[in-house]
Amino acid sequence: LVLDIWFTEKHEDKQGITLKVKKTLYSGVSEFQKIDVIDTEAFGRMLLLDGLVMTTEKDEFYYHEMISHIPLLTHLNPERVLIIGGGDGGTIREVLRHPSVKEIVLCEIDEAVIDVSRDYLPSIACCLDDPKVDIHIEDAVEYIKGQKNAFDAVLIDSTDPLGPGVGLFTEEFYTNVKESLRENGVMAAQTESPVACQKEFKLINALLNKVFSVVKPYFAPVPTYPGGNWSWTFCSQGLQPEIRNEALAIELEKTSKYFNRDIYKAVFAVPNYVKDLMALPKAVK
Ligand code: AG3
Repeated sequence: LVLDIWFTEKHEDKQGITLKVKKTLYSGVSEFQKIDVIDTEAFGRMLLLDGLVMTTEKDEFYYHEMISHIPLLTHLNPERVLIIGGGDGGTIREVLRHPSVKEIVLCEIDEAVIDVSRDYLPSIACCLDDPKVDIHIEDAVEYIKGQKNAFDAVLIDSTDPLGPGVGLFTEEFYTNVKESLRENGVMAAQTESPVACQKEFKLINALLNKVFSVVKPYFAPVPTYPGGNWSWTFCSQGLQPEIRNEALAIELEKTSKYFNRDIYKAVFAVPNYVKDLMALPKAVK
């Protein structure tokens, strides 16, 4: 008997991403959520939290390159970086490619995500033990309150605005993130799909606009996320997103799977339907 097993992440009971399953490698329940690792035919191993796709071996590069290189190349000399969430380690791996970075603090609420990633996703979790990495197991909503003028970049690598992640999508939290930034600090957050999660995308952008003076969403594919097209948002108190370290951008371009200097510019292009969502003007005469 050959079983034909498929996994679907259902989105609002209207659409789904479906992948053929080879084998379930891990299933467990932590203090915060259900954690699964499934081996899939098309995308390799996949990490699920509460049944939502967090990352897969084959398409994680889009997400992790975008959340790291876009904000960090905007900063001239990022030394201290805070990653919120990100227990799988993919963002750490990409941030470590920036030689100016001396210390990365990972603030992850659920230690089990880190342990499971270490055991099942070695290509993503590879750098969790790097000497530059300082892991805090704590709710970032609390952690950030004590951090003033402490980081050159804050990267919010969270799950959806549901369950343990809700507190990471509030005006108060974003204000604390802003205060945790040093002068010329930059922030980037994952901000949901402009295709499948329009309500959330709009809401998060509106909140960010209340707190930061520069708020620029950017877009890339993530084939295994709802809608297939994802967004992150770059925020600062004045720095516009542009490459400030050209030599490093060239280095990163040589070995990245998605990132290059043309992509850096292209990702900030806002499609017209998204301009409508954000109530931005289209063609100006
Ligand atoms: N964070 C997950 C983004 C949200 C995906 N949402 C979904 N599948 N409904 C990425 C974790 C990778 N470090």
